[in-house]
Amino acid sequence: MRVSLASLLLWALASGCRALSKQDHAPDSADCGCLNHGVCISYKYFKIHRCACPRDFSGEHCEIDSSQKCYQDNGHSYRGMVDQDIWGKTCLKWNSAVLASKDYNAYRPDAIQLGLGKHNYCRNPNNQRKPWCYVQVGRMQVMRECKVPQCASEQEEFQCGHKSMTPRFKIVGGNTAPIESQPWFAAIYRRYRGGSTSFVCGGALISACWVVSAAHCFTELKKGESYFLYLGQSKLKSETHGEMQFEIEKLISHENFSQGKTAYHNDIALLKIRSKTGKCAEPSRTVQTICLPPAYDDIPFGSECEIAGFGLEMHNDYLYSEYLKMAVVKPISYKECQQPQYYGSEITSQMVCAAHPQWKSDACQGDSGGPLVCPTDGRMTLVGVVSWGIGCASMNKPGVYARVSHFLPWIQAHTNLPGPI
Ligand code: 4AZ
Repeated sequence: MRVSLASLLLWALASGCRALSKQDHAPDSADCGCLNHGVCISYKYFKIHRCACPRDFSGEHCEIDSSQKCYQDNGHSYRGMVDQDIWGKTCLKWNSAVLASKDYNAYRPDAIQLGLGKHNYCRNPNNQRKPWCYVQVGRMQVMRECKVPQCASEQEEFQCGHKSMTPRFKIVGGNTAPIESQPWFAAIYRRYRGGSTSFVCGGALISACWVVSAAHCFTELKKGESYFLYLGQSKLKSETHGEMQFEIEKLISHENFSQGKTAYHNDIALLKIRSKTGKCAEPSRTVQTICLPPAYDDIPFGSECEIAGFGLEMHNDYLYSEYLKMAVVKPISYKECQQPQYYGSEITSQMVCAAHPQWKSDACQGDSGGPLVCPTDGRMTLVGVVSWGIGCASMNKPGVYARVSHFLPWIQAHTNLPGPI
């Protein structure tokens, strides 16, 4: 614990005050509840105490530590000063009257221990995935994950949403992408009874043991067949197979998955993966997890997002792309996507549409199950799973994706991953 010269001076001054105040019982730090070597100063004639805080510390109890620029583990002990959610929205103060009826606020008896006070800094009092805060959304106060980076000492762990390489290559209309730029991408295959294999769909690694894909990819398996997948693969028919191969230990398709007239509904699936040696995925230059969005969060309409896959390069092609490709698309609002010339009422709140502004790039057949990822707070977040669309890169026919934020409680219930918040 760092204690500066200035704080020692303060301490000496405070001790001096104590001697002069001629109190029977001089207050010590416990009387004020000062933390982090804060010193309790008493003003005898006003009968008040306050904490004199060492450098870098502030707050009524010296509980705020301005030197904490990142969080460790899940950030339960984070006491830094970030006060924005991942989209940059300002947090509400924990002592705000509108939070009085919430589970976590500055009025709790254990508020000091949890880091909650007369401030709006992000905290993780309930052991969520990372520090969070309440933000005002319309008339509601909702929990949102915050813009706090994780400390670098945990580099050997997965750092969700971080690429080891960021090409700005500008599927249909996209460009080849080294796997380092999409290290969460999973290539899913079907193994037939005779031992031959074929590519099925894309997927996205959300934790060491779990991949998210589309439910419609997994409806055709026959007796004696199985699925398997590769992580870290840039080439569809890789001969070296230096990449990590995994068997599917568990396949969970959404219980309410269905096919409408043109649309798929609840088109999401979870694959629990296990290597031949019984292990889950490990982080490397070519293998990384993608961050999950907060539950029911807004989509950053208009932001530059990315799709990746081995799908068709032209709508009328018949061969999948040899190399992984990626393209930039922008999420489109529901209002726009529900217009009759787009998809009308086929679009539900469980879906999100995305397209190139000039209809030049899009997901296509074979890209299904792959990730639509958007930048938030310097990392990439899984916003959608490639699901359906009419044609590929056709005017007024955006790609349609399963809206991951709406399936977060479902993902959490089946994987026991931390969150949702
Ligand atoms: C498909 O068949 C497919 N243009 C996926 C996405 C789109 C079209 C088709 C969107 O897998």
